Amino acid sequence: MDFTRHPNICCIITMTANKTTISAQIGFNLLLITDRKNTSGRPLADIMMCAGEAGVRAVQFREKDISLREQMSMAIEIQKITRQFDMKLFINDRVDLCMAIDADGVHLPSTGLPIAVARKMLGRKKIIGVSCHSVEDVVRAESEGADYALLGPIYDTPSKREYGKPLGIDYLKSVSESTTIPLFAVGGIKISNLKEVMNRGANGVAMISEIMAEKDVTGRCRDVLNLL
Ligand code: 3NM
Repeated sequence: MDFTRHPNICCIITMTANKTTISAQIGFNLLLITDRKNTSGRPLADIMMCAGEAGVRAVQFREKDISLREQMSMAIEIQKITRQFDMKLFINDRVDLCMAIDADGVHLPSTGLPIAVARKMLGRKKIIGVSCHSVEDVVRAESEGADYALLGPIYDTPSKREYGKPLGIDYLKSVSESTTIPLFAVGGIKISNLKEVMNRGANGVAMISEIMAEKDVTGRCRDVLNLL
C-alpha cells in the first residue's frame, strides 16, 4: 500500500490492523448521511444538533435534489453545527461546494469525479470517501488514494432497489479482507443488524433512515455509538 496517497490515514496501519485501529485512524465509525425529506418535517439543523449532542463525529451532507445554490446555503447552516460539535462535514459529490465552504472533505458517488481529480482540487488535507458497490470498486478506491470506502447496499433499502439485490453480509466480509482503508457498511443498516455488520469486518456504518426518521434522534445516535 502506498501510504503517501493516504494523507489522512496515519502511516502505522498495517495489513494486520484490526477494525478498531483502522476506524481510529479516520476518527469516526458512524457516518450520518442527511436526508431532509426523511425527518418527519423537522429541520435538518435540529437533527444535526441532536446528533452533535449525542457525540456523532461525521456527517455527509447529501441533498442532491436541490440546486447547488440551495445546497450551499443549507450546507453552511449545517456546518455551523458540525463546527460547534467538532464533527467532520463531508459534501456528497460536489467538490466545488466542499472547496467553497471549506468542508472537511467530499464523498464521491460511483459516478462522481475520479479520485485523482478530486484530490488535485482539494489537496492532501481534505478527506475523500467513495461509494463502492463491489470488491473491485473498493480495491480501486484504495489504490487511487481514497481515505475511506462506503460499501452498499448491504441490506435491502428502498432508495437502492432499482440497482438489484443487496450485497449481503458474506460479501461484506470478503471485501473487508481485501482492503486496508476504513470500510463502512451502508444500506439498510439498523440497530438490529449493527452487531452482525461489525462482526463481518466493517470498520463502521453509514446511516440515513435509522437516525433521520427516529423520534428521539439523540437517544438513537447514542444507542448506535454504544454498539459500535
Ligand atoms: N448509498 P438507509 S445505500 C445513500 O449502497 C446510500 O451506496 C447506498 O439509507 C449505497 O440507511 C444508501 O436509510 C441509502 O438504508 C442508505
